[in-house]
Amino acid sequence: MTSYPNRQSSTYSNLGKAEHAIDGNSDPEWKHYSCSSTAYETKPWWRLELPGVYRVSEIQVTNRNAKRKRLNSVEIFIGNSLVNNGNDNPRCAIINDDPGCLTQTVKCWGMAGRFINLYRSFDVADALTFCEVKVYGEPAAPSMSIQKMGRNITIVGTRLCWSDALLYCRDSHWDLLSLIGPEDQEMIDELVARATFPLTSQLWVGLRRSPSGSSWFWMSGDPMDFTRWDEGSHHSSLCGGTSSQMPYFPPPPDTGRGHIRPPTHSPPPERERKSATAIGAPRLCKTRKLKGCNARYHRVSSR
Ligand SMILES: [Ca+2]
Repeated sequence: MTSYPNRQSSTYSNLGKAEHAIDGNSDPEWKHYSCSSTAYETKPWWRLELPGVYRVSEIQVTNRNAKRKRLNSVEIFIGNSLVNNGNDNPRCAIINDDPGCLTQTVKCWGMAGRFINLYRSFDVADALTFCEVKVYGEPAAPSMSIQKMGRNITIVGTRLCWSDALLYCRDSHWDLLSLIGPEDQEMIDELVARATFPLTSQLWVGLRRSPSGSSWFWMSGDPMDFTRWDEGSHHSSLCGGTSSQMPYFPPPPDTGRGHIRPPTHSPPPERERKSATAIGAPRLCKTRKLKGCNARYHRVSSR
């Protein structure tokens, strides 16, 4: 994986830009503009930001051919959190300079995350520097994103019950999508039209019905003011989805909320459950706090 955003806690000079560590060039010579380097500081870090959640199998790190001790006690973290700049995520390994080889490989055994951090926690100021990082893995789930007007919406191609989807999106992205305007529905339509992986007929969104009544609400807290429910909707469900079927009916201008509807709540057929298991979704929900949403559909997420 290369050419993805990367950052470091500071930069020593143009010779040591963060992107030099993923430029595809493992040249260990500092003066050849192939190595990254922070300034002299305590607790320096470098971070690679992947375009989605990946299961990382292994990571290769190439040290410089001089100042090699600076790679000692460097920790590698993988996860989805940016708390403490990502340095609080689960740790894959602690590495040290390998006297026998400038490039070393650590196994991460499928740890999942969007952020790969290299971090040295020492209180003694020094530079964090290396010349190439190669990350090997595969997407945790197929996904597609679209960004317009500062809003990013992702559709993820795996199947979970609504409550698991909510937790997944909050952990891996930002939140399960709450549609705050007609442009969100248009973005979903565009994503659905361009999807390169199979979709189920409905997509989970952050729409929830009060267990005690018929009122619906967005998980984001945005006002719930549309009334254009899809004909044939089954209002017995506690969880909301939006159709992935074409063609769509355009929303009337007075509501502007589109074709949102609560999904039918019949259990998926056995064939679909097997399919879900085959692509990694659990057969049972991990969460049981929110009952009544155990059907598995694809989901959309937003941040
Ligand atoms: Ca390099």
